[in-house]
Amino acid sequence: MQVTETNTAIREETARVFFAIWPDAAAQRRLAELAERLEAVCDGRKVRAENIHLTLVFLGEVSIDRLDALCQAANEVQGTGVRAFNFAVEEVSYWKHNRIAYAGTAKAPQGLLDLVDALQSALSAAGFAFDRQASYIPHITLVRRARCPALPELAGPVVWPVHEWVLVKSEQANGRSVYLPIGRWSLV
Ligand code: 2AM
Repeated sequence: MQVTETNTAIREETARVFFAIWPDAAAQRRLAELAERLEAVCDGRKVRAENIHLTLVFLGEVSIDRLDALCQAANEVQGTGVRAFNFAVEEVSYWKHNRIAYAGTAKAPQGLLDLVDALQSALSAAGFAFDRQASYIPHITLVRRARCPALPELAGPVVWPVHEWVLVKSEQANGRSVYLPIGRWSLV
């Protein structure tokens, strides 16, 4: 925060941002159906179809003056030629501690782990702070504030080819999260 001569605090302008991948239309439809079934069992509030995503790295509040540097870090990762991969949702699970019902995978694809690793390294080198977990556990939140006495079975895996990742700005509008893509990068 900056302080002027008259001692008036000027709040630095920030954006809440994260890197993520989005399902393609067919996978989005199936995940949205799964969210609906989960909500019926677990109560809580399902994530709207257009908001369903897999987070790669969550940065939280970043100064808008640093967004160019953030995009530059992503450009560098794209330049290293991380390979495209298929992501397969194979499991439905529930975290009691934060009441999240989510879709997950039995084994994270190597391409996804490489992408997360490359992003984390580029972001650290560029001086960005984020929660660097010991091991990245891919999860797609489907229902928040859930209490799941049981979990529905997946009829079969939900698979989609991942060709790109996005930088997303998260805003609140009328009590809802609105995700606005502000950058897009390709896998090879
Ligand atoms: P969640 O679905 O498990 O809450 C937008 O909020 C995205 O960033 C969501 O995927 C959310 O994960 C994730 N996110 C929010 N806060 C986070 C944090 N502190 N650490 C990691 N991911 C976070």
